[in-house]
Amino acid sequence: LTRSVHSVAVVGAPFSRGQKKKGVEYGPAAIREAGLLKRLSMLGCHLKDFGDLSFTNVPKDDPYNNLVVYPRSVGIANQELAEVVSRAVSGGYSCVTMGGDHSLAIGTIIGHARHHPDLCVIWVDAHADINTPLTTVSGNIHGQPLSFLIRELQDKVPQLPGFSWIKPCLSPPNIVYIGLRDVEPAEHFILKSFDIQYFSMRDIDRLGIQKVMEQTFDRLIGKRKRPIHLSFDIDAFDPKLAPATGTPVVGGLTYREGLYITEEIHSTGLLSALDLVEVNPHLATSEEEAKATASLAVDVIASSFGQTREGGHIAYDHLPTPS
Ligand code: Z70
Ligand code: MN
Ligand code: MN
Ligand code: MN
Repeated sequence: LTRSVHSVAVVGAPFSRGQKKKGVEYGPAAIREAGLLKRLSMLGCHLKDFGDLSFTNVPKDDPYNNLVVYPRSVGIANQELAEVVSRAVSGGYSCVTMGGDHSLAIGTIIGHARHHPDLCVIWVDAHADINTPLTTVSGNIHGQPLSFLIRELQDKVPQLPGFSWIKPCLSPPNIVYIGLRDVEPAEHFILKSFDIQYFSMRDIDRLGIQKVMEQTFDRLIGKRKRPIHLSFDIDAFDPKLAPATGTPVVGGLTYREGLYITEEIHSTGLLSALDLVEVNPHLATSEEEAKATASLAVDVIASSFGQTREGGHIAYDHLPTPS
């Protein structure tokens, strides 16, 4: 039996200004209460808990173009988060960031890329989160993070106040989406014209999740091993499984598909950072819904670090002998 030890840093990012609904800032507390640290230590992970960060408050933060909300708050929080993630990854840890809304992937990916510029991204989400500040309809930056990160897109992306520190660090061939089912026309145009690979729910129906993962790894690490950044939006799951989230979309991942994704990612041995975002306990209609969503988030994270459905990976290496 072999069992690799993971050093895992845990960072809470109680951040909500990438969108307008209250409550997603309680995601980290809910995921902690669902037992994240205990589950990771049961897997033999060496843990470093960075706690829940507190971000600089920007009192006067007017919308950009009368539309894009809280740009300065999102900018500075991500700058602070990037610093922490970069420190964790440089220290040899795989970095788990609990959100918080998905705008925080700007900071986690830039922070991760400071130490691992060759990283690739697996983005598991119902949404493509690739609107630019000029294509967004909602004005929410959690629908835009990838637009700030992709080098080839920058001549279409205006600089938001608070975003001058941002250095785009991704290219289209190094990104794969899984789980898409709510993509806006401008986003679809971007995916097609920059040849960004995605597996929509329809693709998962057609290929099955096993082939989806094979093709994902062929694209991202077929030619050269590189660190994986998994950015997992809990709304990728079907709303029956993850009701406590801001933008539920019918027809999502099953529990089994979701965990198959993370088991396969763990098997590569290349997972270097993970975001688990958009758990909003306040949007549950009952305590059970809030608990189920947070517990699912813990399952996703534990599975990413070696918890398997077949058992094992736990410190059990000899049988009791009758005397
Ligand atoms: C939409 C937008 C989004 C998450 C909603 C939705 C984006 N495309 N992302 N919920 N997690 O606002 O741009
Ligand atoms: Mn998202
Ligand atoms: Mn989403
Ligand atoms: Mn392992």
